[in-house]
Amino acid sequence: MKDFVARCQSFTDRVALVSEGKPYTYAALLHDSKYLAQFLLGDQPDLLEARVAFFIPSSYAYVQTQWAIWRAGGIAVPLCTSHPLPSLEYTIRDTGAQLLITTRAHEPFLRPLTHSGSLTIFCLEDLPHDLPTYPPLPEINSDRKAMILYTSGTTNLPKGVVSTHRNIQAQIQSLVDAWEWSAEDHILNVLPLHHVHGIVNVLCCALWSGASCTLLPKFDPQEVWEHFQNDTLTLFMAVPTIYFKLIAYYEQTDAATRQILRTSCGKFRLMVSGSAALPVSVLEKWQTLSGHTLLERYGMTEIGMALSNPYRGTRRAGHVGLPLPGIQVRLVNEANTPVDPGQPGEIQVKGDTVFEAYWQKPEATKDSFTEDGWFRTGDIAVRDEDSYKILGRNSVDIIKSGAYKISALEIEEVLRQHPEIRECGVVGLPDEEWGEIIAAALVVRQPLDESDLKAWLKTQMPAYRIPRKYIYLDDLPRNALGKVTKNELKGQFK
Ligand code: MLC
Ligand code: AMP
Repeated sequence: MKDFVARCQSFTDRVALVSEGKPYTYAALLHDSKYLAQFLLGDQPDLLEARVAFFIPSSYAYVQTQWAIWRAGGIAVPLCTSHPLPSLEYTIRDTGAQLLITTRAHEPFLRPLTHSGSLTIFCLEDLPHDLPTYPPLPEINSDRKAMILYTSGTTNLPKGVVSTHRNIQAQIQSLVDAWEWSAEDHILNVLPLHHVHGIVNVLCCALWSGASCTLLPKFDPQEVWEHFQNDTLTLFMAVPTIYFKLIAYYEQTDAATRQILRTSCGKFRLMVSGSAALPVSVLEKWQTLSGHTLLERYGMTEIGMALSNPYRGTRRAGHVGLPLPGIQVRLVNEANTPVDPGQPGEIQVKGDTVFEAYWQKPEATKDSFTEDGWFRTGDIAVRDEDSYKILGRNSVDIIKSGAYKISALEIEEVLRQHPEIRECGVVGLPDEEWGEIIAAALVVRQPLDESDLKAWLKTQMPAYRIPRKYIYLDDLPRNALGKVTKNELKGQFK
């Protein structure tokens, strides 16, 4: 954090962020985050890695809060602003956060979280104009924990990925070098700010470089196209579903508008896609429309970004390129031995970008590393002609839909709590728009009303985890050991 702050001090007059149409300079961000950090400290010299949760839409207030937590020595726990209460409660309980920062508009929704008695909610509007003391900010060693992001896996509940300041800095530095970020850049962020793609690749890289970042609270294709026309943007980074939706919007406009939209893409120096496989059809349509060959890269919450097509040089469709600067990548077989060239294997990663641990899960942390310190991603790839190609995952229970990582087991666990559902199996079905569509096979006690079921699920889990397709079976397909055979189940959806 010390390096981050020092860098920003050389950009003070430049615009760091544009939020709700208003520009904020680096000087303002430094001042306002320091003030909030001093308030958070009160009479303590250092928050000493206390977990501080915050529920703030993508905006200047979000960044001010994130920086204040870091500068006061806390661990930032960004919450997803579209999650229902049970998901938020899980994160608060799991991290043991005792403070939740939000705004007055969201406080009534969040208030039930305080009923357990251990959580206090603070609304930013209640920040006093004067503080009783203005304590010096603590020195934050780069090995200290900085952030916990939640990610789904092959267990039924999401795990907290703990990254240190050193990890985040290494993740930023690698991308800044590879994609040639500079203070002249201006990026539009439409991604949620509780995942590494929006937080590190967009927001942190922009602030590290002295560039400007325009924050939109939510993705909306029309608004994005308007910003493309009106802003002085140089960079755009998004997930494949977003490019799909931008193309769909473009295709329903008239010829004159299309010409304007196409022209608006000319000012960008780079457009990036990642977090899920980019369909070649989307890459090609975007190329025809915008003149840009999307740069596809591969990453993961636990490791930041690992592989990238070149900024300069040929970008290969359906491929994710080579290791980014400072990152070691290898492919291994099931015996954990590096594979021969051209053979598929699991991607393993080593380097300063790799996270410290799963929050309070020493066993899961240990299992996710090899004895010699390589992180096992669970993704299968092959290296051909000097570029890696992702082939899939080694677990059928991990679904990527809209670039959100979703555990089939987590959804099954919730479905089983419904009184009319006796048994269920959840799978991901390939889909050009969403990457995968979540589908559920249900064995029910009596016929269910699907819209009632969806409305109930919405109170239990984030909307993007709700199955979109349902089939009803007398029983689920199982192997000799009684385990549901997911690949067979997939075949039962037409
Ligand atoms: C939403 N809808 C879906 C859906 N999600 N339908 C099918 N499958 C899904 N997964 C439906 C909603 O129910 C709604 O339908 C309609 O689509 C609009 O919902 P929305 O929430 O407003 O959707 P939208 O804003 O369009 O969201 C799409 C999106 C979002 C792509 C912008 O999913 C998103 O922000 N994804 C990015 C996630 C991310 O940042 N991942 C990075 C993880 S980090 P109706 O009928 O109600 O209108 C990582 C590491 C790395 O992966 O490498 O970067
Ligand atoms: P998350 O856990 O949400 O950070 O998601 C990380 C996962 O997204 C990786 O393990 C991959 O499975 C997937 N992923 C990220 N980028 C790509 C890509 N370019 N192509 C295919 N899969 C990707």
